[in-house]
Amino acid sequence: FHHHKKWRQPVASVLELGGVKIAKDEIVRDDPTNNVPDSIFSKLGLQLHKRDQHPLGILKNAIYDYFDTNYPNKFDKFDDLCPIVSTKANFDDVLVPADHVSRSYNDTYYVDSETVLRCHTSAHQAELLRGGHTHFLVTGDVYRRDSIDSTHYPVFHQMEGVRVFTPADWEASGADATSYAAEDLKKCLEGLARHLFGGVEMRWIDTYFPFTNPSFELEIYFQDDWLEVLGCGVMEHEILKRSDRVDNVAWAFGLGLERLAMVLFDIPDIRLFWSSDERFTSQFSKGRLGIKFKPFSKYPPCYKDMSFWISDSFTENNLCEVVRGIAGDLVEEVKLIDNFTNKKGMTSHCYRIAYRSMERSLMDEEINDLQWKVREQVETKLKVVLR
Ligand code: FA5
Ligand code: MG
Repeated sequence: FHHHKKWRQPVASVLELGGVKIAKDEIVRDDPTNNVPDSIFSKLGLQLHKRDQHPLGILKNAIYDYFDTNYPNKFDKFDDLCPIVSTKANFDDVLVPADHVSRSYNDTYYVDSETVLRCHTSAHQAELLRGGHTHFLVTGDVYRRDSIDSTHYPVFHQMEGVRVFTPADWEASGADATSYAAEDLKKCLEGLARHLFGGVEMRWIDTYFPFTNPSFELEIYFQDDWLEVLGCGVMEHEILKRSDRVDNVAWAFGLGLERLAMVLFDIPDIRLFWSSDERFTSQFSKGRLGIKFKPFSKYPPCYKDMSFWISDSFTENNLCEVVRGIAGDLVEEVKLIDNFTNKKGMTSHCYRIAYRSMERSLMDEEINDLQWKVREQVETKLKVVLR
């Protein structure tokens, strides 16, 4: 994508991130190796997780409480590490293979060819291990090109947790090191879930991550469906070895803070975390976990369908970014509703776009105007043929 300067919204010109001053003009250039749009760029430095009155800040503090109670003075806490990291930190250091999809421009925001907006807080694992930390929590904003619906947003927040064990820990138990760590990890996270939710329906799913083995996901039952709230596992030994810890074993987890906060506070749509509407913000206060969000009003959605013949390079993430670039948080969902290939081998997609404001009723005219712009840009930027 090519983003011309004249479309940029005014943003602070100097950012202070993790103690590092960054001139925004220096990082955003009209450069083919940069695919960070204004809508994302303007979120850098907002650090919702550092606001004690915001649901994400309240949740972060509640998780801190759990670790402080169960492991007094053990876990080092970081919530101010710079989200602009090297591809080495984001991928190589956590053993993400060279051809893994997550490295693609379709999935990750690149600042330049060797620098990304971190796509997970795991980007800090290796560096902190090398720095001698053995128990730590890292909270931060993370960035991903992704689909659009009520539980996905291109900027969200994670908390990473890492705990390193020494041989004395597992030898006393009689279990092998890996089983010992896996057991301890699940106990720790189940305890955290109880601390946050009391009773809640949850289940463990076996999964795969390049940096853990075995690997698990925890899902919680929410709004009539299973919602994935975290990934975790026993750290690949290679990561420890490279940090001079051959004799150790460790576990690691990455929590999706929005997902947990949605369950905790009954927040129905992930866009609300970015709302400055007082009817949202005033419902939360520092240290209060028991609050259930009362929707102030559900305004009617408006659906627009759009069909086109795709090109070879078409991806849903690119479509979603075009739509978000135009409609911002007025877009609630982008969903593929029809897909067929004709005899000539041409493939047609039909997408349904749901427009809905969290804050007000939208006028027909406003939506038509948005949809018209979407159609125009989808055609020019994505090289598809509208039907
Ligand atoms: C990871 O990001 C791993 N780094 C987690 C991890 C850490 C595993 C350490 C093992 C050890 P994943 O891509 O599944 O995994 O994301 C973790 C969580 O982030 C998900 O479970 C989900 O809760 C949340 N999440 C992922 N994508 C989005 C999104 N677009 N919007 C909101 N939350 C998201
Ligand atoms: Mg996942």
